[in-house]
Amino acid sequence: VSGEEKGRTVRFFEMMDGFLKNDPVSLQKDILDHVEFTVARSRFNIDDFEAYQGMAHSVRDRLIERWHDTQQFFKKKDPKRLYYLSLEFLMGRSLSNSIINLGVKDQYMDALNQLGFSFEILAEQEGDAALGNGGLARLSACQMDSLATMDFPAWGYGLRYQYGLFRQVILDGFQHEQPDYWLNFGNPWEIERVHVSYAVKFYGTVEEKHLNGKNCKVWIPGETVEAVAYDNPIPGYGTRNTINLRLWAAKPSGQYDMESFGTGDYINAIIDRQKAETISSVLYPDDRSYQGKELRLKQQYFFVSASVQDIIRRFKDSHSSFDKFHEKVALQLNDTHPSLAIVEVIRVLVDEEHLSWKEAWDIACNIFSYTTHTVVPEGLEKIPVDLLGSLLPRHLQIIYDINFSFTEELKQRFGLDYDRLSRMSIIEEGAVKNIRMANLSIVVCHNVNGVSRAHLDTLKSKVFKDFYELWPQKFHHKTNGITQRRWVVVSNPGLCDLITKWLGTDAWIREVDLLLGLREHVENKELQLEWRTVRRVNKIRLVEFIEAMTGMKVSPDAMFDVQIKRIHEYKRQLLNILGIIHRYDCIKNMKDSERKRVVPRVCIIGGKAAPGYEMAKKIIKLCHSVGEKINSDPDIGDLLKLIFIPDYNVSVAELVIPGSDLSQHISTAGHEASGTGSMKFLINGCLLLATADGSTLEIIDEIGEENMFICGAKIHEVAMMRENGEAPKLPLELVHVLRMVRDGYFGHEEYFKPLCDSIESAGDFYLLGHDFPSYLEAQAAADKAFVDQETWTKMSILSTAGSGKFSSDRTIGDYAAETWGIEPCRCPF
Ligand code: 73E
Repeated sequence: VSGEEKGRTVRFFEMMDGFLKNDPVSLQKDILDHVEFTVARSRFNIDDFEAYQGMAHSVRDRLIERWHDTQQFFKKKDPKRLYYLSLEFLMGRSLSNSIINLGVKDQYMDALNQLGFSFEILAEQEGDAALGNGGLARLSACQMDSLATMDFPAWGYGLRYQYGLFRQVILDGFQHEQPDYWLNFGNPWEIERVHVSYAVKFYGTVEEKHLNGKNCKVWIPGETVEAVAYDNPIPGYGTRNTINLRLWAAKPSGQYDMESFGTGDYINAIIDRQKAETISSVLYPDDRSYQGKELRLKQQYFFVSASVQDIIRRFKDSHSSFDKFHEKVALQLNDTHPSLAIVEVIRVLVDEEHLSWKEAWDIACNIFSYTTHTVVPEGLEKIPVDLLGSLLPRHLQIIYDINFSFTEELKQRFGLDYDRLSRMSIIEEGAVKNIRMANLSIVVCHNVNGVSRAHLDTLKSKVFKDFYELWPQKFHHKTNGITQRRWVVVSNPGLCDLITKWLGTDAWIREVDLLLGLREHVENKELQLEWRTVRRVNKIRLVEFIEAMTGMKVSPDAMFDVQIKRIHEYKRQLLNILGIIHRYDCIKNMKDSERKRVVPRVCIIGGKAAPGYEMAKKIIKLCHSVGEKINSDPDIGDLLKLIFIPDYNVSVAELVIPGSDLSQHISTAGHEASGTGSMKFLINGCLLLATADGSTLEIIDEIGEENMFICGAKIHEVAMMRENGEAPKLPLELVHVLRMVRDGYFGHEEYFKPLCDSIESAGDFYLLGHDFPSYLEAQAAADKAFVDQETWTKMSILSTAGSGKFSSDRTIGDYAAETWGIEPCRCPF
């Protein structure tokens, strides 16, 4: 671009700025216009929900304006772009986040006040966008926020499920799942692009044809479905850049099956066509278990095929050959769920763009990188060969071709080591043949990332040991992070203002390392007092929420001890509950004089169990049964309460985290690849009680073990205990607590038996027995620290101060520089 042209670009964008005005009067007019003409309600009679809709649409306009400017600018500059492919995005609500990132929160507050509305009440009207399960899905959402804020030319791609993660309803202490039909009342945050649509093919056969003097493979599909784009603008903070999250919805294809329409079976032909929509209808609610279901494979290919077509179309808009493709495009796979993209890129380049196999292969190897979130080989995704061969016959051929060259390479390198060959092959032989999606990804991707330092060690020494020996240079880690915009600025405005006041700047919202500056004020009594006050206000908000959700009144003077995350045996909510029973039993046996010294606790547990995960569902029921007993025991009063928060989701987390004193991250060491919940608590000044697992090890490095409560076996100790296969001897306190459960102290003894058996007679795989004593010690240490509120407050301030490393800005910066090779591309104001 010449200097003169550059100048023109800038002037062009200067002219575009300011189309929509952000003063309170203009905002009011826009809100009311939308109520009247978009929502079609009278502007003289508006309820809170309609006001929310009017406001959301006015914010949407501002997002679209910046989205346009950003996309125009990217197009003009043609930088290398990152495409982030994920089957899950857990975005939560958008209203608050958007106005904060757009920098118009104060103006909107004024505008609404004058109209007689409260922003807080309007914000509560919005439901969560829950297009994902847990950590992996929230990670993609945090990373999108960082990509936008850091001005990277990036796009996200995913699926627009009509049903998000199920709603959890608790009846008599048991979890029931209800559909989350989240689009019921419309979704102002998306823009339907009826003109951006692609045909996605399934089934059929592959024929060999001779075209232009070459032998070609031609895939004759058996079914075609249309993918329609829905764009979700993602605004950056402190920048005009607004990037895109493009989600695909399945629609019946425009190509009619003339035969069935001709034979008079009109109704059935239409019903058949309509079935296409099921592809994007529902999110699979399991994390970490693969069932080889056809619909799941269809979802994966559907979203991958549409995205690859879109990416190639955009590239071809401004390039006449594929020579520069790898200089302009980076594709990131969020786990193996989108890994068919690798095969699809090769297929399109060879079969449709007529590149040679070598050219297509080189491109694929240059553009793809893969992040794994798995810690055990059994957790890796497999697809039955028969299933893939029937749904995607051409792709199966390509996978076999890749595997052939790869196994040849292996033979060259290691000789005829058949054990090694069968372990590393992309095809798993056996009664059912499977495709190992991780092996495919490692073979092609130039970079394989783990999600914490400890996770990388596990990848090297266990999960991908063979591959690490072959290609050590491919393996890296980028420790996960969370965005301080959503997890402090949006959800904890009190703490946000306090941090800004003491740092003397709000620059930490973009440069999170500045939080370190809090360390120099940690002894300051005034800061300590203000810190406690802010935290107290958040606790009172949480008290009100708990009362609204459960009818229980709890005291804000108690220590709020929280464990919120998916329910999994390895995350050990059971250890927490057994610890609570132990505490209850101790208090029951205390003399009055001893009771005076007990630190009152409100234990809060929240999380969903996958619908088919029986043990996890039993843990939820146990939590309720124990809670019922303790909470209604007049002997206990405010000394101990156990609350289960139903339907845990992003919005609930935003409310609970700022009001917690202590949070638990107590996975059996070696089982949590990273963990990101801990980072949200940390930055909010909540102390952690944790095992030395995943990212916790790095948190210890940053804030020091003396500011946390660490317990349990270390990763190498767990490995040793399992190798030795020692029959674990259970500590007496635990045996006693289990006896209470078995004897029906909390009722339902038959139903809870498998929980007790898992520890006492089934080998205690997750080592609750081993870790119980040190867990109780850590809990006792937390009690002791809480009594001294000054010490506790200092630990809390130091937690926030040392949390900078765990911002997704750092993660994304590292990916950009070390994996994707992309540079910021900032749209001028
Ligand atoms: O440790 C977490 C990690 O913090 C890990 O368990 C989780 O990913 C988080 C983000 O890196 C995760 N999710 C899944 N696998 N690991 C998963 C697997 C299949 C479907 C959905 C999610």
